[in-house]
Amino acid sequence: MERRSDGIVYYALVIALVALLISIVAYTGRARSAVTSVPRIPATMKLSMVVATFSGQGVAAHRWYPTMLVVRQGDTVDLAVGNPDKFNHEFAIPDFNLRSRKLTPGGTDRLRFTADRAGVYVFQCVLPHDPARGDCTPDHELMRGYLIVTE
Ligand SMILES: [Cu+2]
Repeated sequence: MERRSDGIVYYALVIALVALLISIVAYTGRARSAVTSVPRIPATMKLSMVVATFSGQGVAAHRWYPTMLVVRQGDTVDLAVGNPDKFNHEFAIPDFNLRSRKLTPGGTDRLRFTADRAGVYVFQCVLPHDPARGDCTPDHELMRGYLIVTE
């Protein structure tokens, strides 16, 4: 009786060790294939950017939406920019020498570029507030966000 239960324990131990060995071999193989994997093929990221107005407490805040774009280095960015606001705005990413046309209410533009450098880059409205011309809004300086290019 005693010897028989010892045998079961022994076989359970052997099975556990075999399972552990299989796991180690499988994991090692997986790690090796990750190291030798081919470089990622750059993607074309179709994204959109709009002027958004958030209002409440008698105040309206104008922002580029989304406030953050994340792409990987080498990707091509195909960015549609739209202005559903009732004032003019102009979108720019100065570090990439990108600038939309002046976006009148309902206006759109399309910017296409390659995110060839990793880093954090500001995008902003470059049309200073000028009520006489219907350009931007008093919170012009806050119309900014960040393009994040990861390695
Ligand atoms: Cu603006």
